[in-house]
Amino acid sequence: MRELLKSVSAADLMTGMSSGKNAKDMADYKFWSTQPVPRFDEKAAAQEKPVQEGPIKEVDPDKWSEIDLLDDAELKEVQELLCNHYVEDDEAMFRFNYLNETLNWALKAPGWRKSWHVGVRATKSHKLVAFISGVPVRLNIRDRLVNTAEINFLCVHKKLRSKRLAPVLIMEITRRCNLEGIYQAIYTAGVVLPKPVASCRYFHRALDWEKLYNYRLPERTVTPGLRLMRAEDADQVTSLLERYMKRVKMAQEFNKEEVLHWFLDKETDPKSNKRVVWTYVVEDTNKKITDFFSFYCLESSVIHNASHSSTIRAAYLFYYATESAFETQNDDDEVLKARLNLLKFGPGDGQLHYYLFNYRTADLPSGVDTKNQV
Ligand code: MYA
Repeated sequence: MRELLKSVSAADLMTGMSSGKNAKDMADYKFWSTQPVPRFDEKAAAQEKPVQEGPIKEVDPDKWSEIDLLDDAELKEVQELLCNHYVEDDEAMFRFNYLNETLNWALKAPGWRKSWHVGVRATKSHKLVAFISGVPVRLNIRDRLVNTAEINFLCVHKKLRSKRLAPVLIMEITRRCNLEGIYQAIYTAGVVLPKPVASCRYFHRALDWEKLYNYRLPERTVTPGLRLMRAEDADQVTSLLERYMKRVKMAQEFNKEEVLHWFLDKETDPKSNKRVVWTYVVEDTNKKITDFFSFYCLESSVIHNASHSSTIRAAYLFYYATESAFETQNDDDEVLKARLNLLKFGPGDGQLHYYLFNYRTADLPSGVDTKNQV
């Protein structure tokens, strides 16, 4: 052993030229040349100056920040980041403005984990400058049930754009999902990425808009048995939704706890501006729930336009299911489009693409768009 050590001099080790069979030029170590380890070619410095002892690269422990959404101050930081930097339309006229209540609803779904609420903070100011999140979702894809993370709210501060921070966030959330044994994910985006499994167009309908008062709806509904969903409806709604969702090739699976979370807004009055989700059921005379539909409210700020009110509130069609007499006999695209037309919905120019991560399946029929906005 001593012989072997003697035959490899310190100088040899520094140049890497004859330090054993496996040594290569530093540049040929494609991976190791990027890592914080001493280099073979640090020769001159090592001979002239004493070695500077200690870490090679200062890793900033503050860079990653798990966001505690139970802490109102941290929730506010996420809300403010998104309010100023999240998704805008192509003309930069509107930007989504998620309220705290909506973030709590979207990010604290049953099974949520703090470790999947990931922020990046500026080194000195500790200001939150980027965010990405995941919540667990059981996803039926054709005949398989896949445990996934639904990734959402990827956001980078406008001043830090185009610096490849988004890939770093995506890799970090992937690592954190893998740590919990989750290897697949679902996400949506307005941009085209490799490669959508389905794509949908938004349909819009203006309401409560003075200029378009002809679009006003009647004061009363005509469907007998239509009422707001209550907690005691959860069992029936869960099984109705499960049966209805068998019709589609890819859908989230909901248990009762998830139905209560996603469809019932226990805390907020139905007429309150802070309310997130509304669910209506149709109950027949035998107390059977034959239909339900739900929608959530999402505000957008009007950007750079002093003459308009600063926010627009829109309702987004969420989940629905029907087994009643007016159940659609014919679900094909043309019938659905005609119906939307009749109800004064029009196609918008925005599309939403659906993606799966680390899962291959044949393209899903998109049908008519599932995201309808009023
Ligand atoms: S969708 C909402 C996305 N957020 C916004 O649109 C808010 C406003 N925009 C921004 O904050 C930034 O522009 C973002 C990009 C953060 C979007 N999804 O850092 P960069 C690729 C995925 O230099 P920036 C939502 O939240 C782009 O193609 N990738 O760019 C779901 C390029 O890659 P490549 C995107 O503009 C998110 C690279 O990033 C998106 O500063 C699902 C450039 O990086 C996008 N929306 O920042 C995430 N936009 O070179 C994926 C751009 O290849 C999750 N890029 O073209 C995957 C599953 C992970 C978990 C797996 C678990 C197992």
